[in-house]
Amino acid sequence: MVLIFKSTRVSLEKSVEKSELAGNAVTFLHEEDYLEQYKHPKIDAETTIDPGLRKPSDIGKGWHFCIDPYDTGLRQKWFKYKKNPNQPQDYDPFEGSDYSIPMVWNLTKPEWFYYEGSAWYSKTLKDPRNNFDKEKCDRLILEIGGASYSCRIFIDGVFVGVHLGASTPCSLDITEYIRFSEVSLMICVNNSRTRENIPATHTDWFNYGGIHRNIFLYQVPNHFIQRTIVRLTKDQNFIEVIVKMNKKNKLPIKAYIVISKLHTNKEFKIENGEGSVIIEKVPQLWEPSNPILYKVDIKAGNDFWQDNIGFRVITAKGQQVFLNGRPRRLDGISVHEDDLMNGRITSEEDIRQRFKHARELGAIFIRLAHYPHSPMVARIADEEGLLIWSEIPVYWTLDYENPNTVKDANNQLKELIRRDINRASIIFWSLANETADTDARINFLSILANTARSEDPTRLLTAACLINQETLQISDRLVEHIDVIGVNEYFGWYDPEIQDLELFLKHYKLNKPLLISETGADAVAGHHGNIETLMTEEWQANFFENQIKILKKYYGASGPLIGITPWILYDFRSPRRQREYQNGWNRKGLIAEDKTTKKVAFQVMADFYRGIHPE
Ligand code: GCB
Repeated sequence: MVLIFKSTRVSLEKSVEKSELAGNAVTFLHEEDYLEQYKHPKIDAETTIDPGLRKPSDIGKGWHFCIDPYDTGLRQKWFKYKKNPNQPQDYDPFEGSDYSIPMVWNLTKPEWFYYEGSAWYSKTLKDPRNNFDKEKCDRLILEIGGASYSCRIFIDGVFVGVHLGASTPCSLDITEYIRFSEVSLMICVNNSRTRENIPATHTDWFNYGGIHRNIFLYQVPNHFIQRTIVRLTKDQNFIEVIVKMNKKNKLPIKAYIVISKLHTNKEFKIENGEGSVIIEKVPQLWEPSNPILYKVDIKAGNDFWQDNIGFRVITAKGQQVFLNGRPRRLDGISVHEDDLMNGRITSEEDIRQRFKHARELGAIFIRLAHYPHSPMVARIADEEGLLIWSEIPVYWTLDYENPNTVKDANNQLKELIRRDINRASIIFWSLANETADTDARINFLSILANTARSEDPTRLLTAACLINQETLQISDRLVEHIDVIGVNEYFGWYDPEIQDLELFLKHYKLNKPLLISETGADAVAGHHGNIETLMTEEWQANFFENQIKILKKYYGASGPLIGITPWILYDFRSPRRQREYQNGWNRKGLIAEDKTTKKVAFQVMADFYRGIHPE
């Protein structure tokens, strides 16, 4: 313990405040409320950027990393340490092995597999502006694509802010903090499960910790385009463009938009940090069979922003969903963001492989469960013509009455929408999964519904609602706030009576489209037997056959059942699954955790989507 070194006492007291408790005490040893000072400022949706196709500098290489189970770093202010070989310190940001971001610590060392707590990433950035064209680089934006769950940023010993939420981006203008050509960047990430978090303490997936998405720097001019919205106008005749700058401008700024495929070049004005323009051109609509994207270029003052954007209309009426005015059946599949070797870290290759499997199944629609997936997913879906359900982790039991929890959920929703608003593939925002109907929860979810509608009035809202087990009906006040009713049903698995599925569907009278957002059963790939042996591939295949015999009578674009996303494409890690066959995995995948081995049920669902039904 550091305090026994008399000679170091002086240097320690210089870098760490003395306690007010007594002259012989040092604050960090006695302070239990140390976290209070790191709760603000929050880094939230107000600084979320939509980088479009901006070229970032990837600063993911060469980080020093250590876990910090007792939170000593925040107590002892490790971020204030200067390089000093003569001072005994419990942490040295400048030593240790190199790690690359993205990383999840759980799969980095076997002893960190179940680690939940704080961990530190440290790196010295050498002239961070160096990678850019210095002339044009007025401001630097730091973007961390996803850090589970909280991340606290320290630059040159100064606490910059804290971001909450494991799956949405943390973006911040760090220009003011960069004073020297060498910059010490330290990030404290913490994945402890708490009652206040979203999700809270109990989920059916693995709680990976770490910075699991890219860490980028963007160079931008002083006045830059923070976000844009490019979509069809409300009457769907033309294109509407809204540009939001990082700050208000005193004098109007001239802006231009070019959509070369539409031979459009239009000037407009940015006033008070915002500008908008209507382009009186009718684009070809984006469809799964023809996922056409238009390159949109925007110049505002000295800044330039571009992206590839598809235009389409998604609506619901009665029990139907319409894509570009035509009723649409949503043959789908659910997926988690999980990987045997990489955990939450995903890659373009992994996503394209996932989509290939979805297509082999005959699925055109993907439920991204149960939290925002990598931004690459919707980008690739835009390109490949898949439809997406995108979700925030409002899951099972949350602390619905806690104002901090409401704020956090609302912020995660905003960050997701602001990140992905221009992705044609996303047709639904999902607000919640299997949450029990109480007053506090309905109040909480109605706040989220209002936020989603004001951020994005063009997409449909959904949620996975609960079926009342006694009446076999949906008696959930949430249905008033959403457009498409999702239900997770496990008739024939958790609920043994498969015939109850028939009763549920027969009784479904809501004048809104119904989607089965989950149905499935566990099976271990390669474990064979007869249809009476639990956990065999045959049992699982038989489960889907029994489901299909009923579902097919109600399934079609004309409603009421307009979509199915079986649970789930791949087996995924779940520490709450501890039976011998499960061994820490949820085995409901139609494909095993190797993402290669198809179980028998895969073909059963594939046949169903292609119109071949079991008798
Ligand atoms: C559900 C949950 C999902 C679980 C699944 C299961 O209803 O929404 O997160 O993984 O059931 O396998 O039990």
